[in-house]
Amino acid sequence: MRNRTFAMIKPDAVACQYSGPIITCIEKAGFRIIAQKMLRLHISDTNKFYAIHSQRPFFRNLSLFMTSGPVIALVLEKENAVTDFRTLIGNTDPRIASPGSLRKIFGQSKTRNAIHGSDSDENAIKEIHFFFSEREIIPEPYRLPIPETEIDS
Ligand code: IDP
Ligand code: MG
Repeated sequence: MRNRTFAMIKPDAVACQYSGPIITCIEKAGFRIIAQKMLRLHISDTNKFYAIHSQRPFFRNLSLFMTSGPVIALVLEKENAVTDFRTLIGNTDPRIASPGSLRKIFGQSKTRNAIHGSDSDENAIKEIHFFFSEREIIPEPYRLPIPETEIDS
């Protein structure tokens, strides 16, 4: 079934100017970008977004990292978007992520792992709505309004 997932290019990857190459990989893997924005998270955002990890020892570092610079939030559409995107990004730890996965290529450490992807359809819906309003999501199909020949003539 064609469905949606939420992705976020994290501050490490944005700072290293990896967002272009990462988005190229995402599109080459067959995902359509149906919403996109750059923003800087506030600590209140990370407290909510990563609430499930609030008692974990890495939570403070994760919050500091995720608020340290801009992120790029994306809504992606594809057949089996959630599962296929988790495969594309690879393991949480770039050291053990599969060769060719985004975290292997662009990640630096278990915290600075370049990209987030939703882990279930249910969480994808929650995460998409955390970042985007309905009118910021532009579903396919995208069509050019008039034939190019008419523009040229
Ligand atoms: P996921 O992003 O692969 O779903 P989660 O376990 O949901 O991994 O953790 C959320 C984020 O928290 C990770 O992407 C990573 O940035 C950070 N993180 C997770 N586990 C650790 C850890 O053991 N040490 C440091 N950071 C971690
Ligand atoms: Mg997770």
